[in-house]
This record gives sequence, C-alpha cells and structure tokens, in this order.
Amino acid sequence: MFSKAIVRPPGANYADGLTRVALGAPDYQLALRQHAAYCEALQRCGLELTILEPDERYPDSTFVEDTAVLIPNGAILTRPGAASRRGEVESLKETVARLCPLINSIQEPGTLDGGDVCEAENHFFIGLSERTNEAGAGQLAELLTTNSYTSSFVDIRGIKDILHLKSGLACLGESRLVVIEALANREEFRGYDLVRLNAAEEYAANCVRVNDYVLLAAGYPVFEQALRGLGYETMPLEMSEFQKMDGGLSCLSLRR
Ligand code: CIR
Repeated sequence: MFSKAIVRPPGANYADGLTRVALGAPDYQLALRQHAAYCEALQRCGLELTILEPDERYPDSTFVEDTAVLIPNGAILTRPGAASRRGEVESLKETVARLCPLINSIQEPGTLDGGDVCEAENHFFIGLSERTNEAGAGQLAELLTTNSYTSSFVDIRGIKDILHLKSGLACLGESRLVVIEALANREEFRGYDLVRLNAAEEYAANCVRVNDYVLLAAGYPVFEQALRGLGYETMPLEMSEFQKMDGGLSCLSLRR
C-alpha cells in the first residue's frame, strides 16, 4: 500500500527538456492540466501529496521518479544518466528525506535513472539502458542486497523504442507483470504471470498500481479492457504532453 507521493508540476520551460520522440512540442497549459489531473488521481487512490514548486533550472524535473529509488526501508538517491538532469537530485533531496530515511546514493562513475528500476514485490528489476550503466546498476544491486532484497538486470539497450525499463514493464502485484512484446520472452520474467501489450498500445505499459487502482494512459482500450478483465479498477489519464517529452505515467511521482 502507498500512502504518500512527491510530485512536481512542469515549469514554463518544460519544452526545453530532453526527448527522442518526434511528436511535436508540448502545450504547456495542457501539460499543467494533465499534471493536475494526475495529482487528483493519486489523491483519489488515498495518497497524501507533497507538491513541489516547478523548477525551471531543470526542464525535465517534473519526471521526479528518475531522481530516487524508494524501497520500504528508505530512499536511494540516483545519479541520472543525462548530465542536464543531475542537479535534480540535490533539489529533491530534502523533500525525499522528509518522506523516508536516506539510505545512500549512486556514485560516479555509476549512472542510474529511477525509471529503470521496477519493484516487483521483494525483487527489483534494474534496466541497463542509455541512462543506467553497469556501474550504477551494480551499486543499486549491492544496496538492495544489503537491505535484504534481490535484484536482476534487464538489458534494454537493444530496444530502441523505450527510454527506460519501466517504459516497457510494470508490476501489478500478485506476481503479475505488464510487458511489451520485446521483453515478453526474457528469461528474467519466467514464473510471472504476464499481461502483454499489442504493438499499437505499448506506451500504456508504463502504468502504475496504486492501492486499489491501476493508473494508465488514456486511449489504450485493449489494454484497459484486459486489466478490467483481470479484476482491476482502472483510472485512465491523459498523458499526451508527457509522452511528447518521452515521459510516462510512473515518472511523474515518487510513491511510498
Ligand atoms: C528525459 O528524457 O529524461 C525526460 N524527458 C523524460 C524522462 C521520463 N522518465 C521516465 O520515464 N522515468
């Protein structure tokens, strides 16, 4: 169960952030409205929110999930793979520390984005990506071992459609994973019950189970129906302006 989350609305220079997708420039006012609806959805799931001020020093800073990995015992601060995002960690540190004890942080030469870390009950999948390198993944794996969690690496460097592991993977609980086709046959996921997305709906893989609900991007009816068929209550959310900046639903919050 989650009870709290940290979020940060995008700043006025949000469109200056990093993106590899060619979906056009985001509409800032619409992004703010979508972010507000996202916050309301988290509150409806029962979470108490810490809403940070927008931070124009870092145009990508609305994607707070990349700056820390929250585990039941506390937080591990990351060292984002994109140099333009490194300062985001310092700007969030105090707020994270008010939420839970700081356990440690990823150190140079390691890089790690929170979007590459997928918690699946007592196990963590750590993506090796263009943002998370072996050193960063290795440091996190050691910290997890020290805290009695297991972990395994999932190399996504050959899958060009996804930026982070969680762009193509989510855990719904109950040993059930949501996966895109490119990940569905990986050895790492054997033994899990897989919900596979069709190629046209892959963006929706980045969904989040929050207590009694699954929050997912709006506009992916096959996937939403599949979730409902499995007995989940769904909350679809408009994500277009975050998708334009290569962001998914999970990366807009740090949940605990
Ligand atoms: C970036 O490229 O870093 C941001 N524009 C998007 C980050 C999205 N984060 C995530 O999916 N965890």
